[in-house]
Amino acid sequence: MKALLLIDIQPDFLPGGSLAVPEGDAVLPLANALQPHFELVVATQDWHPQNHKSFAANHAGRQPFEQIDLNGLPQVLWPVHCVQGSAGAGLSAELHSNRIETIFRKGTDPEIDSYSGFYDNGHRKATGLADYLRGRGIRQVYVAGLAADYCVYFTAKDALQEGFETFLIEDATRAISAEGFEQAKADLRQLGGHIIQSAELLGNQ
Ligand code: VGL
Ligand code: ZN
Repeated sequence: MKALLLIDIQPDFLPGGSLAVPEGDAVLPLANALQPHFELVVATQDWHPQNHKSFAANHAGRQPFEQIDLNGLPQVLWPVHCVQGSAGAGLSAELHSNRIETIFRKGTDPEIDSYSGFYDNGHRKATGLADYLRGRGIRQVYVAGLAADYCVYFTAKDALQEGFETFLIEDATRAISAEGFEQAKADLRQLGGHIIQSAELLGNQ
């Protein structure tokens, strides 16, 4: 059984959003076309309180994209994004949602960031996604969405560590940094992950 994990397809990561990923909207048609090819479709949602410490605005004198130490972990400081209940934090209205069985929200603890859909960045708390997938009989996990070099990458990495056969659907993701994504792909391959294109699932359409 295979699951499609749609990562953080939210207006704040799409063009016009506060943390817009370049060409982020390119993932939408593929995320929609891929869904019928899976037994299970799950989405994640970045869902921060206003006082989240990943926001540069919550650190006096700091600017977005600077790096700090946050409770012992390296932390990139981001523009304010995906604030719980805000329009930018919803799932994109263009994302087909009928087949999304469950949405896992992450990044709710103001003291720690959470890129992966499985764990916070310190691997201190699980979201329950791994047990949920196992409970559904899932052995293969396919990851798409935003951003390729952050939440998609860390979700794929944790999926591998949790023992799932893991596929990153390259054309169904977009990165904040191209170099960061090259590193991420090399790392995933090293760990036994597969980098594939959506055509391998969709066939010649
Ligand atoms: C993400 C940065 C901060 C992501 C979330 O979804 O990749 N990136 N929060
Ligand atoms: Zn975030």
